Amino acid sequence: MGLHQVNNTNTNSDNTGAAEKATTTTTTTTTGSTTKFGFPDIGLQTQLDYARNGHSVLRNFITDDKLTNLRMILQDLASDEELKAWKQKVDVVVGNTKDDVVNTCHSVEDCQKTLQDLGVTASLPFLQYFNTWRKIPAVRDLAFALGESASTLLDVPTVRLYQDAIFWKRVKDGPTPWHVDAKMTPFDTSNMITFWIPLDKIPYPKDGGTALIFCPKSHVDFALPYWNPAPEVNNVNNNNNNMKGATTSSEWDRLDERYPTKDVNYMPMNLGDVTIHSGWTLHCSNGNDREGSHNDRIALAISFVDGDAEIRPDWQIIGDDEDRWSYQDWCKDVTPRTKISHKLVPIVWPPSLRENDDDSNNNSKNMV
Ligand SMILES: O=C(O)CCC(=O)C(=O)O
Repeated sequence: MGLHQVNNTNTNSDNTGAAEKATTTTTTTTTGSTTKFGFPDIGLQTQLDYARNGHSVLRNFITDDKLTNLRMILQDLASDEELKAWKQKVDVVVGNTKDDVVNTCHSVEDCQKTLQDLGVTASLPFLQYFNTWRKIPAVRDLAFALGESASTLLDVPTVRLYQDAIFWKRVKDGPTPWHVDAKMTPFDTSNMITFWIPLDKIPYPKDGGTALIFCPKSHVDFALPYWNPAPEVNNVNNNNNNMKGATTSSEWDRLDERYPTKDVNYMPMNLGDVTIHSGWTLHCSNGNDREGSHNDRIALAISFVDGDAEIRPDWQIIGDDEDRWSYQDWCKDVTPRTKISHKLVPIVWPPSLRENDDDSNNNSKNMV
């Protein structure tokens, strides 16, 4: 997308009010294998910031010992599943009609060679691992515990867990391009939120920080996609090219002029700080230019949608299918434009509507 990457000059904007900070305490207890998170309430200032700008930060939201532990568990999982993550990258490049190309990749090296043959020579932005909550109880507990905060921020009474993803930005990985998340989902909803939880401290951008950078208010720019359907979003040609005065350049190529407000980030971030963004907020992150094998940046992003959100009938043909591996299993079981009831996309808020909250529900499909 057209906004320029900003490496050292991002505004460091922390919108959390002092009064709100004063009440920010997190309690975490562990009972057996179940981790109980007690998060602070989401204050009015944060709700306002999120609604207005499409993003905000929750400082000191999760206790850091829980995250240190989680990092170790997720790191092990990621090592075990590295080949799958590489295959997903190949799949994104070849598209969903050529599964046979992915199936010829039997090692990380095969995937790298295939990507090269397909012309992908730039550094990848990250390796991505979907839906760890289905395997790791601590992630599941965290995701379910975040349901109430998601409900407050989305301002909807019921919330569904959509997915989680580990974003592993290795040393020398490139920038994450500007994008919006909601166009990678099968849903027809404006109500989607992601909690982006770094599992490492993140320094200032000038010191190599790679937390998310946001484009304020882009989530409410209804006019941009309405008047300027992006060909790559809709998989169709933009007929405007036939109109008098129209050019082949697109509004999507000059987003930096459309959004003159400076990009916003919340770096540095401590372990326990979390950023939140709407599914329709433009965001990106810098490349990981740090040196040394211990400087990979790992973040866990947990995304929720309105509990009433329905899936679109055209989810297999329209939209960006980069996250297809995350949702295609359950989507095939769900009738579009109907209320969803599926174990892989559970209601997490309110607790009274949780259908799949314990192992006693044996009617649902297996998790993985
Ligand atoms: O971590 C990154 O660089 C990308 C993450 C992201 O785009 C997201 O969580 O929506």
